[in-house]
Amino acid sequence: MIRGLPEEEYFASGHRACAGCGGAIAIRHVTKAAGPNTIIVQATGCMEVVSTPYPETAWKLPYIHSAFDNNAAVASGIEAALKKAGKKVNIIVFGGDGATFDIGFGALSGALERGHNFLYVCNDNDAYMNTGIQRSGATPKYAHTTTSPAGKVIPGKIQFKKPLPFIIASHRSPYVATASIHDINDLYAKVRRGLSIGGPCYLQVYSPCVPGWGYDTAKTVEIAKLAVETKYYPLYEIENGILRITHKPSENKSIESYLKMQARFKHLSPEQIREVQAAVDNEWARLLEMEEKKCKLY
Ligand SMILES: Cc1ncc(C[n+]2csc(CCOP(=O)(O)OP(=O)(O)O)c2C)c(N)n1
Ligand code: SF4
Ligand SMILES: [Mg+2]
Repeated sequence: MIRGLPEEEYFASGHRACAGCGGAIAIRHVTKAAGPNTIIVQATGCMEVVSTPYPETAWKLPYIHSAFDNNAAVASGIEAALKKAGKKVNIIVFGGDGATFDIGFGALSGALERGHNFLYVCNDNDAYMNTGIQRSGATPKYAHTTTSPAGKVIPGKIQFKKPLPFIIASHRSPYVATASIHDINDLYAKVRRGLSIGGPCYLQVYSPCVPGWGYDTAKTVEIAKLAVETKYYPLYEIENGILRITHKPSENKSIESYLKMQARFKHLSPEQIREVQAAVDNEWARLLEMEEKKCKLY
């Protein structure tokens, strides 16, 4: 159930995202949570390409398109100028996982260290989708992409996903969180928290991609939910260095149900599925321990 969302839309319908695009659902609700007093900075990627084909735009907010490499630097400049002018405006920086985990990471790291006041939202769809599904630092182990093709040479991507939320929290970011497009109330609350706390905050939203993951258009929300319920994509927030898990699934759902829904994992052997399950269980146990012991990330 979605409770009490504003009716106002800031990301208009009619953009050119694929039917069932998780990223479009994320942006629609992040901007609803932010409201009209907001400036958007966005790197290149699917969500920029589908929303700004000249001379059209889907954005009903002030918007600047930046390059991958300077997304957070552009936001830093805007924030510094507004501060000098004595204006209080929300700054939301959108980037895909390729823009955030890889190409724009240097600029993001610098902005975090300088302590600019913005909310960086990463639309995490596990690969460089706009250019044809290439692997990124966010792509999970064993996922088939065009640059980690599952076959005789490799079984899909051979490395694990980069633990970016923890890397960002270690920069002394006051608020870091993960969210998923299936739980809009939680996403909404995390955007509000990230905008209110002050300083460079980070929200990573799991946003399924229909052609990139290989599933039926109607299944986007179901897949996002299953990612969380199987603990494949844990939802948590790290406030001032202390982690809190924001959703603890009541059932122990096996990872197989999630993997089997997507073409990118269809080549996995029973042994590889067991290995993924073990990695998921280990990570969950690690998060529970961190939460219980109130471990400080900085
Ligand atoms: C510096 C730079 N390198 C490469 C590109 C080409 N390019 C455009 S969109 C894109 C994919 C973006 O992937 P991601 O950030 O994950 O966003 P997605 O499309 O998956 O939402 C790439 C590689 C570019 N525009 N600029
Ligand atoms: S390719 Fe994926 S991320 Fe891009 S618009 Fe389509 S569903 Fe969305
Ligand atoms: Mg991507």
